[in-house]
Amino acid sequence: METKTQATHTYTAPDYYGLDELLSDEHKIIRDSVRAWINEHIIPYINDWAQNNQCPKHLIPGMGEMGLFGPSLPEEYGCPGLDEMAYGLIMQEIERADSGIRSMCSVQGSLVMYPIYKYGSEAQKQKYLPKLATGELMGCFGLTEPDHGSNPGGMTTHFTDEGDHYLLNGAKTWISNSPFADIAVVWAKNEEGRIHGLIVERGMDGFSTPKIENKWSLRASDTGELVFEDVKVPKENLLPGISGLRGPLGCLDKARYGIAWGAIGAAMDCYSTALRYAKEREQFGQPIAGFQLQQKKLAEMLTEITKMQLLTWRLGTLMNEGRATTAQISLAKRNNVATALEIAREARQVLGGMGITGDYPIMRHMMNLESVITYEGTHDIHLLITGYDITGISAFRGSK
Ligand code: TGC
Ligand code: FAD
Repeated sequence: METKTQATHTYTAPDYYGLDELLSDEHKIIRDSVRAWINEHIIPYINDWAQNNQCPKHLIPGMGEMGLFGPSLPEEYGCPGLDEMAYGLIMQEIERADSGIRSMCSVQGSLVMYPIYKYGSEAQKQKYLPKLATGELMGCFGLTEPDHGSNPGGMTTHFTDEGDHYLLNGAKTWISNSPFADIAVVWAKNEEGRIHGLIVERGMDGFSTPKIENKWSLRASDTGELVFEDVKVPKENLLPGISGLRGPLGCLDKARYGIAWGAIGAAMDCYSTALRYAKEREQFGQPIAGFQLQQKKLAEMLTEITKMQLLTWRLGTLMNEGRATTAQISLAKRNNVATALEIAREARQVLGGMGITGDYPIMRHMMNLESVITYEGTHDIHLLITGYDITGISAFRGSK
């Protein structure tokens, strides 16, 4: 579990335009303390965990102590009560280590704690949020189904009112954290076909969470299914504050915002690794950093990272003011993940053959980002969200 298989180096984050000056002292302290924690507890071991397809669940209590679960939710429920900029910076630092670890945290905070906070009853908030904040309880978010991914509104998972409880049937797939989660926030239709959120607890009869094996991506994150066979869900487990697709989609805004920041972390790590390697590696009697073709790659990576940072800083400001729109969040998620993936591909080439090994983080980031570009709305779906916003015409259903 504690094998160090990835070299650690002093890390200098790229900040070409002095964006640190736009952050408050508190933001910088939070970011730097998370960075130090990640450097100590994750970076040296992550290659080993990913190679062995092992989710580092032993880190959960420490993550809770560091405030990585639901950082921007209020202190009255045991959460750190930080602003959205701090939340973004935390996601950036976690994903600098690994997208799968960031997944574990963003699902817990944005997709489990946030809906309970936003749509839950006071009793639900008191019961679940403090324990989710410490990691004593872990959660997952069930929206995607085998036949309904980009189109969650078509879901068939459903529940009936049986008087003193609900009876839940159906299945969800591709669910981060499901194999070990204590609770699942599940989106399902009632008899009228209206979508509601239900809190399903591990141990309820008829509820199982098979693990999805054989992934080439997010190997340090557990992914699974949620299967419901006549599960009796107590009535007090229905989230009373929302119905309709607006419920799950509202949570996705929050998580997609975190991903836009997270992607910068992965991109920074790829760029920093490639820059260091290019200065050290010599061919034809000189460091490869002296060749124009390699400089072009490095200069373009830094240009793109700087653009991502500016975009996300502004989005963070809008989030803090409660003014960020779904479409603005979509644009940032789409842009930053695709850009980070492109940076990972370029950075891997700078390392030549060494780029495909686990001695360096780049190939792992690249494989991880292939999931990140698909989950929380695919690259195509986010383009259509932007298209809808600027034209007023929805193209999701094509000509059908
Ligand atoms: P549409 O008719 O556009 O909307 C239905 C209702 O929802 C409202 N709405 C939103 N509300 C809040 N926030 C948003 N972002 C919203 N977007 C839409 C909308 O106003 C409407 O409300 P109402 O009251 O009028 O009914 O819905 P549609 O069926 O046409 O679908 C639109 C589309 C395609 C954009 C949407 O379904 C979508 O985003 N699809 C992508 C699915 C997705 O992102 N799934 C993610 C699953 S979770 C996940 O991947 C976690 S990975 C976690 C990790 O490991 O990090
Ligand atoms: P599909 O919807 O079948 O799409 C396939 C292709 O068709 C894509 O390229 C897509 O862009 C394209 N396409 C679809 N519709 C359109 C259209 N209208 N116009 C143009 N192109 C279109 N889900 C959860 O609920 N909870 C989780 O915790 C979670 N974690 C995940 C973890 C991992 C590792 C992965 C890979 C996925 C996870 N997901 C989760 C599911 C994820 O959100 C879905 O994979 C994603 O929404 C896409 O759905 P799909 O895979 O069914 O692809």
